[in-house]
Amino acid sequence: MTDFFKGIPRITYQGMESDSDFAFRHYNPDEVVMGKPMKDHLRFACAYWHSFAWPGGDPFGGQTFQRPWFDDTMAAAKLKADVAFEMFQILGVPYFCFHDADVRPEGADFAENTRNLQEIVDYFGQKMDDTGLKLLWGTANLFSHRRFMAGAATNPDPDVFAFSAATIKTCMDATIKLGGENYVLWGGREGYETLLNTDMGRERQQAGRMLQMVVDYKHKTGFKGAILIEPKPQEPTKHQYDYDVATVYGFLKDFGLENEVRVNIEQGHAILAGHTFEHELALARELGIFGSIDMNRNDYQSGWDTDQFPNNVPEMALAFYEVLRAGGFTTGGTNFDAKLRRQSLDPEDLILAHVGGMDACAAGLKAAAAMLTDGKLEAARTARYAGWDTDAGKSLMTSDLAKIHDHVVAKGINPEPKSGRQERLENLVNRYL
Ligand code: XLS
Ligand code: NI
Ligand code: NI
Repeated sequence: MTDFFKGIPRITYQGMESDSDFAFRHYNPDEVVMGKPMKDHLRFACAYWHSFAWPGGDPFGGQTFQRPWFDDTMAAAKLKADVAFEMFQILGVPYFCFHDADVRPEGADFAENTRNLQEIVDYFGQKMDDTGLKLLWGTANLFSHRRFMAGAATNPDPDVFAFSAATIKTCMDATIKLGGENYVLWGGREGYETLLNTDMGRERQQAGRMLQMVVDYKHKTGFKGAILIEPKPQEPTKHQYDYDVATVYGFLKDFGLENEVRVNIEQGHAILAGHTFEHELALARELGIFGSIDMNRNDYQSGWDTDQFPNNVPEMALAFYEVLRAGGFTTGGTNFDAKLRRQSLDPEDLILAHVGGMDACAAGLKAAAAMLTDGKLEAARTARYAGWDTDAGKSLMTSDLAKIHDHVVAKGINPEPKSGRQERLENLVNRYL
C-alpha cells in the first residue's frame, strides 16, 4: 500500500440519508435495474491519463499537481500503477483504460518504448490478477510526442506512419495480453491546420489504410474485442477528420469497415461538434455502430474540450436512455475521460470527482430505466409516426414519384399539421428526475 490515499475509506453505497462525502447515494452496484445489476449496465472505467498522468497545465501555466510519480523512470511508473490500482479499488470500479504513454516512461527510441510498455503490462497483469480489475480498452498515444505534430497515420512523412503503425501493434498486443475488451483509436492530430500545406485526399487514404490494417491485425490475432473510433471535432487540429459520428460513418463506409469498427462517443466531443450527447448516441445506434462512451462534461461557453467530471443528471438521463434503447453495452462501458480542475490538488479531490460522476451516472440510469419501463415517452413517439405503420404509409416507401403524385391527386391529400408536443414531453421527462 502507498500512503497517497491514506485515510480515505473504500466507497460504499449508503443511500440518500448518508451525510458522508465519501459515499454513493445512487450507485448501488448490485441493485437490479431492468433485469440487470447497475454495475453491469454502467461498466465503469477510470482513465489513467487524466487522473495520473496529467500535470494540471493550461495554456497560461504548467504543472499544478505535484505527484510523487511525476518522474520519467520505471520506478515512478510502478508507483503510479500502485496508486492507480488503489484508487480503482477505493471506488470499486470494474475497469480501467490507458494509453501507452500514460503508463510507461518515454524511451529514447521505439525499442525502448516497447520494452518499457511490456514491463508495465506485466506489472498490470499481476495487479489485475490480485484485484480482479479488468481492462475496458487500451490505446496508443499518437499525439503528444513532437514526432506526431503533423499527425500519425495522416502524416506527410511515411516514417511517422510506420512508427505509428508499429506503436499501434505494440498497444494492441498489450491490450490483448491484458484481456482488454476493446481497442480505441482517437484521431489525435489526424486533421490539419491549413489547406495550404495539406493533401487532404492523400491523408484520408492513409487514415483508411491504417484502419484497415488495424482490423486485419485484430482478425489475425483473434482479438475478440471491438475496434472503436472516437470522434472529435476541432481539437487539437483546426480541422479534425473524425469530426462526429456521421463523419466517422461516412469514412467507415468509404473503406468498407462499417461492420468492423464502432464508435466510442464522448460527451464533451459531442458538445464541441454542436450536437447533444444523446444525438450522437442515438445516431450511432441507428447506424449500428454504437460501442462505448467516454463520460465527461464539456463547458458550454468555452470552445475547447474541458473534460470535466459529469454532474448534470438530467443530461445523463437522456444519454442513458439512448444507451438503454441501444440494448445497453456489450463490449463497451462508461469510461471517465475526465480530469480535475487544476486547483483541485488533493488526493481526495480525485476520489470525490469520481464518486460524484458515478453517482450522477447511476441517477441518470435509474431515471432512464424508469422512463423506458413506463413507456409513456415511447408511446408518444410511436403515436407521432403511427401513419407510417398503416398500409398507405408503408406503400409510400416502395412507390415512386409519379405514382405518389397520382395518389395525392386521386385522394385529395391535404395534410393537417399536428402538435409536436415538445413542452409536454419535456415536462414528462422531468417527472422521472
Ligand atoms: C481526447 C480524447 C482522448 C481519447 C483517448 O480528447 O478524449 O482522451 O479518449 O485517446
Ligand atoms: Ni476520450
Ligand atoms: Ni476528449
